[in-house]
Amino acid sequence: MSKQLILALSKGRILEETLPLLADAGIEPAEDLGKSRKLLFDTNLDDVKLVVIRATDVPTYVQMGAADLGVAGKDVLLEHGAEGLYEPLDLEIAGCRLMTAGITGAEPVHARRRVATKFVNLARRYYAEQGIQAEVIKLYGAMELAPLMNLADEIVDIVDTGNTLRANGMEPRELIADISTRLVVNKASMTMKHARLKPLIERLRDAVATRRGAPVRD
Ligand code: PRT
Ligand code: MG
Repeated sequence: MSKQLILALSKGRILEETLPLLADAGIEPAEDLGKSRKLLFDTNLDDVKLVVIRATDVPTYVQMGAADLGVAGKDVLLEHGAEGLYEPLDLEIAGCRLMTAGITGAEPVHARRRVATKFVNLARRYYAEQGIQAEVIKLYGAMELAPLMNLADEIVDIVDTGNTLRANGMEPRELIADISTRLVVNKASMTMKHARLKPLIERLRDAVATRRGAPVRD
């Protein structure tokens, strides 16, 4: 097994919040990630490299051991299944809620409720748990459009302020899960590279605790 530790970061809004947290934990990319087209970066630590990839690919990289650690939204982890991953730390960034939503005041028109989402596995599981018959329709973006276009009775999507829903005449309904960004670790790496991983995880844990204002363990 290589001596390097590879940390897979979710690009997009999670990346923006991850970089300051990594800096607090003493991990800094050797160059400006925003200004580069590269995907693999050295850091100030000799044995730590970063890869910046699609959020939805992070669990796969870590599960397969192509990366030792990863940073991913709990929504993405729930959808992926994240088998073979440890989730040792809530990074407490990019907080939001995973919810069902629909047109304000509207009742479902289909006996078997039509649900549009990019979180198909998660949605199927949720409606089954609720004992609601649902036909889950996979979309890749702009879920809010689906009920307006009569494609679906309901959506399952991320809600933060609720402004996006309101702007489209929709209302949040049921809370499925509170979401934040998690650190995940490959199980084999956790065993084989424990001596190198442990201090890294603890530095991140301390950085999170410091931000929260909680006393840092000694
Ligand atoms: O582009 P790609 O398809 O790869 O992914 P993406 O666009 O979903 O990624 P990105 O960069 O938006 O980051 C998504 C991750 O950030 C999610 O997996 C969550 O863990 C986290 N996160 C936190 C959010 C939000 N907050 C959020 N508000 N992801 C998405 N949103 C979107 C939501 O989909 C909706 O369109 O913001 C809108 C709702 O916001 P409000 O404030 O209007 O309610
Ligand atoms: Mg996006």
